[in-house]
Amino acid sequence: MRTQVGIIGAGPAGLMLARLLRLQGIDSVIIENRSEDYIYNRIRAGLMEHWTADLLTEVGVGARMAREGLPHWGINIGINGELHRLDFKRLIGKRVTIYGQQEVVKDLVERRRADGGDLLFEVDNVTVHELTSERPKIRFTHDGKDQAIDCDFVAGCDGFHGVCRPSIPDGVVRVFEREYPFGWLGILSESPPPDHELIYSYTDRGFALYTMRSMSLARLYLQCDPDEDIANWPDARIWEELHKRLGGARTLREGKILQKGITPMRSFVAEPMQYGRLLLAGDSAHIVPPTGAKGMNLAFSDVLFMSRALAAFYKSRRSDLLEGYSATCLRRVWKAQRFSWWMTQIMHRFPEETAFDHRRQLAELDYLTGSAAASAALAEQYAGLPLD
Ligand code: RFL
Ligand code: PHB
Repeated sequence: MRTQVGIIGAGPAGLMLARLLRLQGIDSVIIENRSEDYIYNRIRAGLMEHWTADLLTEVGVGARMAREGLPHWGINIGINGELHRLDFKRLIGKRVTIYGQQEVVKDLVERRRADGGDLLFEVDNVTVHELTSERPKIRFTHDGKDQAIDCDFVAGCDGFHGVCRPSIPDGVVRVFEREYPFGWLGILSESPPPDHELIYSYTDRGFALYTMRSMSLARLYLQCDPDEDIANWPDARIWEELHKRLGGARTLREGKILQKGITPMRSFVAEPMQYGRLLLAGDSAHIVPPTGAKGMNLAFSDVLFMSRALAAFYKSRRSDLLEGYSATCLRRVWKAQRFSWWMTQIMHRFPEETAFDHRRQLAELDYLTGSAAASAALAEQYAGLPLD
């Protein structure tokens, strides 16, 4: 096979990149190691920044989101049961949109099919070669046969556990990371919302988050130990703890639990995000703890920058944007890292915290919810910083 850009991974980054390139007349092939069914059922992100929802509409994949997505003009911060609403409309004039990542993925796959672009599922043994030449290659097996893609560029959109980042020779990439001493236990429940907007709830028992996928499907998270075994959390224990951490100011209605799982919390950045003709995007290059809801949004901003750089290369043989790709992305990535770390450290209880830390944290929450300037700073970053 021959293409201009070989894309590894059909997550939000890979699929959006293919669409952005198509709009610039640039050809691509996407390969994905999981099945189509698997990627439609992987429950992950649910919150899009203001510009992200606009981007979906601009590139022609926003029709279902316009019908089924939930625009939110604020969030609630709970402090030991007392709720404070941050009014985004008044503070910054921007919204966020609740629309599940797997729904975005479905819409992008449908668009890819309508575009007639190549998209191969269930590929195996993916390797990348000759990355510092002008003709890098991707090798893989599909339907039991060896295959190769000759391309001009390889887009590494294969997530945190993918093959692209580890293919960069030792010594080229520097990693910055932080692990947190807790994880999130998440459930999806057939139950109506306790509020029409999200509730980030700090309590002395630990953090809890109420979010949603629709007005009849709740998504709830509880801070738990990082190595907690889900077997220790029968449904009744999960509800009991959720009532204690979220039930103070609103009535939390129980429902059938459709899915449950535990996610570790990590901050991670690999620099630079490029090596020769391999360009990394999204979770393959960086991970944020989910508290700031930034992961999918960063995957989209990376590929937007990448598509602009590739369009400048193909249309006017300009390579400056390509050379600056990593630096352009990292400026935004680090601000999102800082915000995600900050949201994480104000909202969670830390096992090693001192009494001083605890009082300082309560004062920070009091300041955040009581000061228009502090509330606006949160809102501005939460709804998404400007792209350029
Ligand atoms: P993805 O989605 O992991 O996609 C990578 C794709 O590459 C495939 N792949 C390969 N394909 C071919 N060959 C290989 N060798 C391959 N190895 C892997 C994988 O199967 C997959 O299909 O990465 P991408 O596109 O960079 O997108 C990133 C987002 O998925 C991620 O950042 C978000 O889900 C993070 N996240 C959230 N982000 C938000 O913006 N808002 C949120 O509200 C939010 N909530 C969350 C989250 C992540 C969570 N978990 C489970 C980590 C909540 C949770 C609980
Ligand atoms: C979600 O809807 O799953 C979600 C929303 C906000 C977050 C994290 C997850 O901070």
